[in-house]
Amino acid sequence: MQTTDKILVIGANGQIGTVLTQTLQHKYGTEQVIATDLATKPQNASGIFETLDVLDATRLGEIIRQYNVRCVYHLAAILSATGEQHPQWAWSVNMGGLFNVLEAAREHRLQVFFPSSIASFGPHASRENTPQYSPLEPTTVYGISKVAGELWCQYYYLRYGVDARSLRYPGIISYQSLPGGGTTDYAVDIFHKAVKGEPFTCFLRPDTRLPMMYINDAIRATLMLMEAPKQQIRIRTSYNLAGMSFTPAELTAEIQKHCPDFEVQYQPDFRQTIADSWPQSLDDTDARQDWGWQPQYDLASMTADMLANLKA
Ligand code: NAD
Ligand code: AKB
Repeated sequence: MQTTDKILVIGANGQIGTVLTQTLQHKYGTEQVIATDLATKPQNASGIFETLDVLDATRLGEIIRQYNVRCVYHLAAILSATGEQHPQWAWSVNMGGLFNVLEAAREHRLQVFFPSSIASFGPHASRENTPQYSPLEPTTVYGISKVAGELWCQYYYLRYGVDARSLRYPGIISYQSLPGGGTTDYAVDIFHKAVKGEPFTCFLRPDTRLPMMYINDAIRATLMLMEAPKQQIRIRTSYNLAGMSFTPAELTAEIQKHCPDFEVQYQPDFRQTIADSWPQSLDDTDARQDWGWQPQYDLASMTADMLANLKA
């Protein structure tokens, strides 16, 4: 990226997009970043915003030409829990959106970021320290769309030279906005209840261990990947990325160190089945070796930062 290159963020109003857009604006200049979303109003107060349905390839092309875009962060997707309630819609948004982005990238020679997920793995992958190259047999429509998306990114790289890069994000924890229909959302919602002094009802069992990551680490990893020299990107499907792993019971205990009266009840629902099909922790050796990945937040430091920011 050169400092004059324009960056397009698709799905900029979401949990990750809100923070990524601000970070890109800060790093490259507010006028360099074109934030877009289905919504008609921006989540961020400053900067350029356009309404865009990523399924509208014509409008996508117009925005790319209008702003002379060179790089796209394609974040728009239907997440795991919502996807299980509306499988065909999830497939059409997740795959249709990615195809439009990859085709635009081929035509306009754009760099692309595509977020994959721990949801790419299914019950046949080993659940602890899941290796980069594991069986990918997800049992959710969201996971199937992520595996297919990873392979299409690699295809566009091999066939057309599109510089598409991807990370398998764990569940992301942030205070800036609420998450949008995922299975790991409990780990954000729980903090909002804790700061309000209200009890929390968790939709996963207390012993459900999942890979998680604080937003600061997730954004840092994303920029590290996108800024790494091309020759360092050996994996063109998607890199395993790890931060921390914990259960609802462990997160509750950590929050109770700050809020001793905080209470949690457990009422597992359909999201338990999704969580049970995912890894408990990931092996991210390739990301560490290829472009120097190293997380900075653990359960204790993430919890302290979340509570401080939400209270503020
Ligand atoms: P989110 O649901 O919070 O935000 C998605 C945004 O996309 C929303 O603002 C929504 O309005 C927008 N959107 C939906 N359909 C659209 C369309 N047709 N055209 C344009 N915009 C549309 O999601 P998020 O948590 O910010 O996730 C961003 C990406 O990261 C997704 O691809 C998701 O699969 C991936 N990811 C997220 C997590 C996580 O824990 N947040 C973990 C792994 C992967
Ligand atoms: C979800 O739970 O669907 C997302 C994810 C881990 O991909 N947070």
